[in-house]
Amino acid sequence: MSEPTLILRDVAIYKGWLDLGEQAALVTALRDVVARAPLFQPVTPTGRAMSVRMTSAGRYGWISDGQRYRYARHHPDGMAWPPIPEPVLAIWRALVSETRLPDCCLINHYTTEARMGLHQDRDEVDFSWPVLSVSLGDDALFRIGNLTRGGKTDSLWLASGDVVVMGGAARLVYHGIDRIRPGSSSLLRGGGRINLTCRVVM
Ligand code: MD6
Ligand code: FE
Repeated sequence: MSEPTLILRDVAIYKGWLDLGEQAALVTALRDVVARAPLFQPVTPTGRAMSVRMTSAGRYGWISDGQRYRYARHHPDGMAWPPIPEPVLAIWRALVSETRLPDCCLINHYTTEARMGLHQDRDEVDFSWPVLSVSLGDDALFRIGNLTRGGKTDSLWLASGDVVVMGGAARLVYHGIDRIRPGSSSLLRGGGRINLTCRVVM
């Protein structure tokens, strides 16, 4: 396993893990996923539309059913989720495990106005595996807090090709995206940002 570029609040950050060619290949694979399982805009349990659009690949996908968030075997439109693209699994194999692969790869699309409030990733059953995240496209200001709401936080900019592994003591830490830096990457035509998060669900 490789050494992270930095560890911030027990979160491991691998700057520039993917080169430009690898990022472009990933985007191509993701276009295929999105063509089969279209991006949708989840509604929070309090009834507001999230600013981020999402879809998933894998055995399970992450959805909001209007009451709560949960993992489901099918897209809201009824289709099964496409398989997780091989180049995504390759990152997981290199940084997490060659034997246990993720059940879900959640795909988040941010326009330049989108953001994501501080949250924990805790809809999974098994917290012994980390969440692995990949950033593509425009830079994003990532904030990392604590195991409970509130308190001091630290922020850093995530760039296209950066990979974050949130496991162990950091698995349930609060985190979010404060803002996107428009025009900071030319990877995605039309700009914006894609974030992938791979999870073991059950
Ligand atoms: C994002 N990421 O980077 C949002 N969750 O757009 C996450 O919410 C996240 O980066 C769990 C682990 C790593 C993450
Ligand atoms: Fe998260």
